[in-house]
Amino acid sequence: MIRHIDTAAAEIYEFKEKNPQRYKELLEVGIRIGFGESPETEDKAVLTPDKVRAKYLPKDAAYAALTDAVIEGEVKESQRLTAALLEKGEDPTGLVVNALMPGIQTVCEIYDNGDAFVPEILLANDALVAGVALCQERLGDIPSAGRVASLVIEGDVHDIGKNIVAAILRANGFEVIDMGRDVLVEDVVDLVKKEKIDLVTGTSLMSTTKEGLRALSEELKASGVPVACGGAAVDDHFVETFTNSIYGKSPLDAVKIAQSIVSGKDWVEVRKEMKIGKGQEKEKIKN
Ligand code: B12
Repeated sequence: MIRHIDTAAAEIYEFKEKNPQRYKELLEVGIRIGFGESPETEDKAVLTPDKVRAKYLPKDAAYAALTDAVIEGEVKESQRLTAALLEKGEDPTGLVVNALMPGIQTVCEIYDNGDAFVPEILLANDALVAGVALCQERLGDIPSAGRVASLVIEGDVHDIGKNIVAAILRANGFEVIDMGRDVLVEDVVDLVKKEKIDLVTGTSLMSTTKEGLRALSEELKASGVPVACGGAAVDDHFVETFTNSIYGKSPLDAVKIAQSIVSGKDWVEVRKEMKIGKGQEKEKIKN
């Protein structure tokens, strides 16, 4: 339908006059789409903090106590419980994925719903990091499975997810050069020139920074080092709009990608492989 701009504007004003509440709602949805959110999330019910906690809390009581220590931001308790579980012979990677991570996910979602404040996230992050450090210590020095550089892209300070990805890669034998957050593309290019790097992992949490992953992947193309892209601002549709990149959703996806790259596959093959894996997961859920 082609309309003159004046006609369209007049219709919008008329709609605003007749139905101001709906006009406000639609405007908000438009702004959210502009920020890269999906309109499908429009009617997503906001859960109470208790419901969010119940959603992520592990069934096992000992794991749940550790998750709670992270939620409460209790560093000492997180260390004590992690140490006790490791002493009992629990798998360090399993502890990170199934006990420590659900804690930070809970706090982040509660914060996102407006029921927690920044200091609570930062304390929970400290409790998470304390537990993860003990898990890494337990794994000790294992022969390097490959070298990965991990970073959060320029303009973005959200590094909680990147830290988890780095920890899980290390737990799986990869040597990780953690470049931190708000990292410039040229700094990564320099590092890749100087060091032997098999894979770069890039994280973006904001629609305003995700384009940095495109620039990073394309700048690194000539070096032959691909970029695994992740973080809540990106999905496979976005990552597939540029080359030399593979989308991953979870830290374990980062491990799968790194293992495939180190085994000699190129980014095109690994991207395909990850898509097939994702399809199979969907099938499993359906059955
Ligand atoms: C915590 C948080 C903060 C903290 C960050 C602390 C820190 N050190 O990271 C603080 C309070 C500092 C913060 C600041 C801001 N924030 Co903030 N923040 C969040 C929040 C609540 C949680 C993010 C998080 O840590 N999630 C948990 C982690 C574990 O998840 P994750 O990072 O996605 O990582 C997981 C996966 O994605 C994956 N993964 C991650 N990286 C990679 C990489 C690879 C290769 C792979 C395979 C997988 C993978 O593994 C991880 C573990 O499962 C989100 C909302 C939300 N619920 O997501 C908003 C959110 C990201 N923030 C937002 C905004 C706007 C901001 C601010 C601009 C606010 C402001 N006006 O100042 C500033 C940003 C400043 C900047 N320049 O970056 C918006 C972004 C909107 C958008 N779409 O662009 C969000 C979505 C909130 C919202 N709904 O509006 N924020």
